[in-house]
Amino acid sequence: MHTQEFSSHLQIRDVIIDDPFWNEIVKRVRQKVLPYQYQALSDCVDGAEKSHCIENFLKAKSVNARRKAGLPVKKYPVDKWQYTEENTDENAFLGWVFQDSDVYKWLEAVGYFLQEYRDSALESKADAFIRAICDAQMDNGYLDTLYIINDIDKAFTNLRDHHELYCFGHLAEAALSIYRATKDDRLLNAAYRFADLICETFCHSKKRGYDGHEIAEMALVKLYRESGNLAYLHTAKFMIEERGKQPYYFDIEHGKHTDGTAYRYNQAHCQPKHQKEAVGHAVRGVYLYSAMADLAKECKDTELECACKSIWSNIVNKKLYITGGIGATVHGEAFSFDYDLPNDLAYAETCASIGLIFFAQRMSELEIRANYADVLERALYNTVLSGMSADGNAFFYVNPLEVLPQASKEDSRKQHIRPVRQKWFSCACCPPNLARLIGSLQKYIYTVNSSTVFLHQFICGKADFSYGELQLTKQGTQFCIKIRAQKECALAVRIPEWCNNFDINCKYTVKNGYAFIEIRHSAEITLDLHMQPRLVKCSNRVRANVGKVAVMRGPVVYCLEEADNGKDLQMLKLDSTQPLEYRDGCIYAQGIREKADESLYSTYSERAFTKCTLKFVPYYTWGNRGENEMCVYVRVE
Ligand code: FUB
Ligand code: ZN
Repeated sequence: MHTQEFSSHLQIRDVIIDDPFWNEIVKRVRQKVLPYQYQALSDCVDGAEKSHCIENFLKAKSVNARRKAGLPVKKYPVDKWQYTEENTDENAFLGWVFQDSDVYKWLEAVGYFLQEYRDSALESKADAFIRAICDAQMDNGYLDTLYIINDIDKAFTNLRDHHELYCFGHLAEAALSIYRATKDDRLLNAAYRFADLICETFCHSKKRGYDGHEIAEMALVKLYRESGNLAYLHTAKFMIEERGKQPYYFDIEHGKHTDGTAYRYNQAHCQPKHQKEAVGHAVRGVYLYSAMADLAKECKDTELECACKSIWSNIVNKKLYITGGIGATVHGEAFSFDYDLPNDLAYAETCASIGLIFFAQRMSELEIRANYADVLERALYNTVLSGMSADGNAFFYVNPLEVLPQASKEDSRKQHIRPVRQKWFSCACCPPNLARLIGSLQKYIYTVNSSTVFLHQFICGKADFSYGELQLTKQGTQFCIKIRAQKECALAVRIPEWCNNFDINCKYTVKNGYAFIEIRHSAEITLDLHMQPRLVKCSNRVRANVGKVAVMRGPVVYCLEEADNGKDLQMLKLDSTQPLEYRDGCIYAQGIREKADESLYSTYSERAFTKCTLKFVPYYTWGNRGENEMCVYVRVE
């Protein structure tokens, strides 16, 4: 009865996080990550790769001024993905074609933190960026520094590769976040002006295009929800419907694609409503699927909803790492074939897991099924958190499940696997994406419909919803929920898939993985989610993990590091007959270490070994103690 109606997440302001685990992380992002990223985006971090972001906005401003003054404006090529100081003129655009988006993501994150409480130092940093962005916008609303600086006549001529609509999407998301925090509407007006130009150029004209990297669709839905302007919703719908139609728009732009895998990389191989499997570039994929779920909800589009369910099932049953990572191959930063989940070649981009969280959340608004929040939790506590260092000054882009530092240096197939987090990247999509995700954590904890409050994530704090309020606290694994409502309603609490032993101190019925509890105006509920360390096996269809196990406690995946267990982690075997011990945040297991065999081949005989204790640390903490070997899966006796 309660599960038929769509639900919606709460706004950031309506939720206060006060959680023993998350408080430190949120504080780290606010106090260390955001100021650090500001420095990096302003090219002030010694030894870090340059961003050039702000430099580009300033160049765009002066080009606009020259144009307005009728002065000649020099043109530069727009034929590359990346423009470096070596390959381009000093007055031309610098960085990746999507460089503008890094600043937008940072601003979006700042907006979320400012929604929680105002901070004048952060606001003045944001103000400088906002001014630079608004000054760069053209009179007709166009705003993409690559084309403004290099050659405005070529705007919107390479949608497949050049990310103009992608940058617009990030601009819109930043604008909404800043506006909600401060009521400063400069960026929001800039976003609306660009959105209006996009609606005119695409939806209302003959340009039947869509971006090679999705996100504009999601952003247009958000602008529609904020403004009520149906043109934004129609354009989002238009872009989803045009995608993959024949003749392919990208063929019109670039000439016929001859390879049979045409546009799978961009999820444009067929119309989204006919897609059943997650393919291509993983971040692009989950951003598209999120928008499809948004439209399924807004337009009650059951075709899109079915496609989303089928793609979801393909991801979580065949293409998901235990850590919530997606995208198994560096080639195209992409999904691979079913059950192809190599540990040491994994791509598992931080952004891709963030996008998976967007998709999961939207699916749980469409349908109440605990699997969505389970997967969201898996991605959050593992790949997303692993994306930043304990001091907030370094980041992973790729999140492998097995690392041998020597291989990263000497094996060109593994060059994308970094054994330590980096200060910054020329392509810095992940760090500010992580900041905006942590800054908006409040959105992922609850959803509400007219009769039920759903508790999806066990992140403590308080929440206000339209007909009541709720407080979640915890002591160890015991949670206490105090709820007060202005009417009779239900509280639906997710029973996590990792918990096969739980107690609730009141009457409940379990449906689709949620315990439904009737609330008559107020209640105090205690819930114990027993959390034993456990061994997890992977399907034997995944060749990389045959004969191995992983160790988890709750949603957290653990791993072995050389710093605790010595070199050659492949020599270790875990004894599954012995109990696992959880102590001081680590898990200890009994096992053996095989003696190294120096002869490459010899007649088979039992290997010599010594007994040892294996120490596992949370995966998200790995790589904080210098370069060392790491593995998630370990051989098992
Ligand atoms: O293309 C923009 C971003 O750069 C993608 O989302 C990431 O995967 C990286 O390629
Ligand atoms: Zn990224």
